[in-house]
Amino acid sequence: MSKRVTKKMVTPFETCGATGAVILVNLYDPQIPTMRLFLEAVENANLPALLVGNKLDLVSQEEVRRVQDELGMKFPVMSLLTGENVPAVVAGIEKRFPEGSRIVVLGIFNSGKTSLIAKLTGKNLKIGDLPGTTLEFEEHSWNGRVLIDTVGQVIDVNRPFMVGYDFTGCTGPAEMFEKALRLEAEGILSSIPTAKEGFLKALEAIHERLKKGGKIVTTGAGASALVAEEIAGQCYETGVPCLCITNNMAQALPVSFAKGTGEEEGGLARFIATCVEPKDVLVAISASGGTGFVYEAARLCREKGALTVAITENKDTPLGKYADIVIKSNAKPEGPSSTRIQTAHLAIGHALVCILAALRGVTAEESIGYMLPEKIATKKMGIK
Ligand SMILES: Nc1nc2c(ncn2[C@@H]2O[C@H](COP(=O)(O)OP(=O)(O)O)[C@@H](O)[C@H]2O)c(=O)[nH]1
Ligand SMILES: [Mg+2]
Repeated sequence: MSKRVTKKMVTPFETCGATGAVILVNLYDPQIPTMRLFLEAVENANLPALLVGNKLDLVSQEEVRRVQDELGMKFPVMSLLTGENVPAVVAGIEKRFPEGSRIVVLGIFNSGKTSLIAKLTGKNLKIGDLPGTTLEFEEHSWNGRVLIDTVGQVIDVNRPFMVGYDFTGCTGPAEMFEKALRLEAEGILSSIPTAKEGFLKALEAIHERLKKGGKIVTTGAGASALVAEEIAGQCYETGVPCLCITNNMAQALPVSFAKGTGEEEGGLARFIATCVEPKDVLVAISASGGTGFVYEAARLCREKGALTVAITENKDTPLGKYADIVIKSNAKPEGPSSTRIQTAHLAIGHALVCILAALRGVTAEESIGYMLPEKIATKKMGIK
């Protein structure tokens, strides 16, 4: 029996009749604020929960300790890939949840929820590194217990308007306004520690490439396309050569000349890679890290020898994999709409361009020169 849910709206786990929860933490990209949300949710539901760290093969002991410190508790860690410590974790789950238990497996996408269930049950399940591989709550029997696979988001659909912000407790539009702006600001501030190292690395590498005659190409889709456009616009105003190619087909018009090579077929990714020279930098923006043409463009550009920089909330994704440098925001948790992530990415983009301009010694007078309109004599109406 499976309960169909849509990708963007998740049935609260209470409705699956769970009697216990295993919460998986992706040690490689722990997303602490979201994990706190999961912990809070199971506590509110009075659900006995077991926290388990996965992807131990990708991190150092020191990082494991840091994640445990940030979450304020020690918990078992394992690697489902190498099998390290898996038997001990399985024994722990059996001990904690007696026969007859209905165990819901929670965690962000890519933390290994479906992999764990496949390991326990021996079933061949759909596992993948793209957000949205599992799209329904699925039940699997294991050892006299039921394991419930979930979608990698916890959204309480009983709360009013969780799509953008949680306005619970706000008495009216005035309080909602203040809360919205504070949440946007928090998304920027909580991205400082996660983005800093990648940002500084990217800044230095981009500065070097620009000095050697390279340019920046930005890309993204949807709201991330707007971030890509904003970065390119700011670059123009500070004299940095920057092209922007997004899934806005006006920018990618030549792609439509090659019939049948639309976005899904990778035409857009190939077009971007054609415009990027080995000395250039691709700045690829994707909140999810799973936008097809964006990560494919990064893969192709890297293959050519260009530097690839990702701005994303999720580094354990195809985009994270194909980026030489990841600038990771930390603007979640929130509903499925990603206003806070976009705001954080805009702030990161602004910082990147403004610091680049400072490093390049752009003076106030020069920047005025880049911005001022210049009148160019042109033919008079009607005279050919
Ligand atoms: N490196 C590594 N990868 C893992 C591990 N466990 C799972 N994966 C990979 O992580 C990705 C997401 O796994 P999946 O089970 O679909 O995650 P879910 O979204 O939480 O259900 C897949 O590519 C898995 O092969 C692990 O311990 N180490
Ligand atoms: Mg899954």
